[in-house]
Amino acid sequence: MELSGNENGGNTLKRIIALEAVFMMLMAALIFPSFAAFSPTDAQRPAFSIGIVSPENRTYISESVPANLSLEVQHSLPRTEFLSWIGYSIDGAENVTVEGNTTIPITSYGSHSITVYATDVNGTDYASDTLHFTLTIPGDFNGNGQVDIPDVVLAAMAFEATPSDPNWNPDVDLAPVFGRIDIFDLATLVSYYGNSA
Ligand SMILES: [Ca+2]
Repeated sequence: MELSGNENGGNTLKRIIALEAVFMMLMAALIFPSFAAFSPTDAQRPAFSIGIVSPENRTYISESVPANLSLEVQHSLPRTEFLSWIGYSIDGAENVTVEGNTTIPITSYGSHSITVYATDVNGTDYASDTLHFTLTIPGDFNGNGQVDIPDVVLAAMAFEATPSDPNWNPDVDLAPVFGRIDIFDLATLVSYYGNSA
């Protein structure tokens, strides 16, 4: 009798310990999320991304160099609270610091690359994908550095087009009246024929 009584007493003690354990787990579950909200771990922080909106991966036309292209950078978290520095590098040259969207001087015709970099307030460095673009002269519609036969073909394909047409090509709209590819654009192209960047 006493032995079974002791066993009953032991079972009761186990139940109390188990209830206390459940109580402690409930308390931890109630308390922990409020602490977690105040000190997020790295895994809980949103991922940061940085990219280039402008320039785009295409051919730009300029009558002369240096040519100023607009630089527009997009990043996923606010600069003022998160980033301590933003800069860019053209063709792998030394980084240039920027304070928001600006224009960048492109000093030579041909193919170029640009990468944007950022450093956050904790000193972590980020880089955008590298973007490629071409700078060339008016009349060089295919960006090969010369006003030649392929450019005349591209102009012919856009002949009589206006901006709403599928064959519209703004690069071919070389001469007034702007907004329509006409004989004056082709005459201007002929005057450029043979030029090289
Ligand atoms: Ca060409």
